[in-house]
Amino acid sequence: MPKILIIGACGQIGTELTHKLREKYGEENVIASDIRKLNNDIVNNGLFEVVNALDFNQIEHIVEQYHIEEVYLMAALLSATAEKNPAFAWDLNMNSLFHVLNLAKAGKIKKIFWPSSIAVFGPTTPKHQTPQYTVMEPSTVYGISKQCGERWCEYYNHIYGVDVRSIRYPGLISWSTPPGGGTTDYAVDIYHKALSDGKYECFLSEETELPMMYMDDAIRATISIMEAPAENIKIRSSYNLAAISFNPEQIAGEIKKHIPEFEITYKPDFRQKIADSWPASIDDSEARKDWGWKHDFDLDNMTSDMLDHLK
Ligand code: AKB
Repeated sequence: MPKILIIGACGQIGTELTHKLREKYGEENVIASDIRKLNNDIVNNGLFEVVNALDFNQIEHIVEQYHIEEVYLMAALLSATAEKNPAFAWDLNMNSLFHVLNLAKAGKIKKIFWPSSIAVFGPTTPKHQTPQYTVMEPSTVYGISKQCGERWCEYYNHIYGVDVRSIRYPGLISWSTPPGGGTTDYAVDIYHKALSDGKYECFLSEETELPMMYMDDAIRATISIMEAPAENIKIRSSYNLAAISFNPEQIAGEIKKHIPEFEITYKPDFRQKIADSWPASIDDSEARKDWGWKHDFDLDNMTSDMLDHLK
């Protein structure tokens, strides 16, 4: 069993990833960490350490103390929050990555998972079925940091042999953990508001189509790229990953099948411009070919599952 450290374990992805890794590899092999100690089951039901992702010495200390072999670096500022605090977003998103890449380069850890995003694409990228290799001119701080991160991951792999693996997450939808400052967050909020208020005011326009994925699929993809034989991971920047694409009108239509009185209104804000710069759908055939990726959830079964859990 590998010894695993998750940095940013209390965030939207980190929480569910920690649960799944503890279930799979045993509580004694998975060390969760985050910037603060919250009173939640990630902290209370397993090994937990306070770690600032910007502090190299702290990460190195925990890696040595627990003989860590694999690091999942999930700490980051997402697109909407990053636009409000560009300098800090750049600092956190880039330097935390350098810290773990340098620990691997020094031979202190064996494998890294680092999340990239559809935000690496920009307004000049082909919008539909966006290919793995294409024009990438991101227009957000978050997207710029993820694109640079991808270049560094590939560089550390090619030049220093670091085993770093990455996927470009689409918008992620989960019933158990709230999203943290992204442009795709509406697709989670809408379910909560449909049940609590019967209506939702959306911050994106009705026709804004974006690539999305249910969290169960995202966690499965994350663990499966990490478990794949190294020779199957042919792309060391980051893999396109896709499941479903829909716009606010389509998700509202799906919710209405369960809650007929549900109403949606639209009031686009600054996040509209971010969404407009991103792809509407993604071609992920490289991930499917190289390490067998296949999604399970579409809009229909995701909506039923979300509403069943949230009720
Ligand atoms: C965001 O909206 O910022 C994230 C992402 C697509 O990476 N969910």
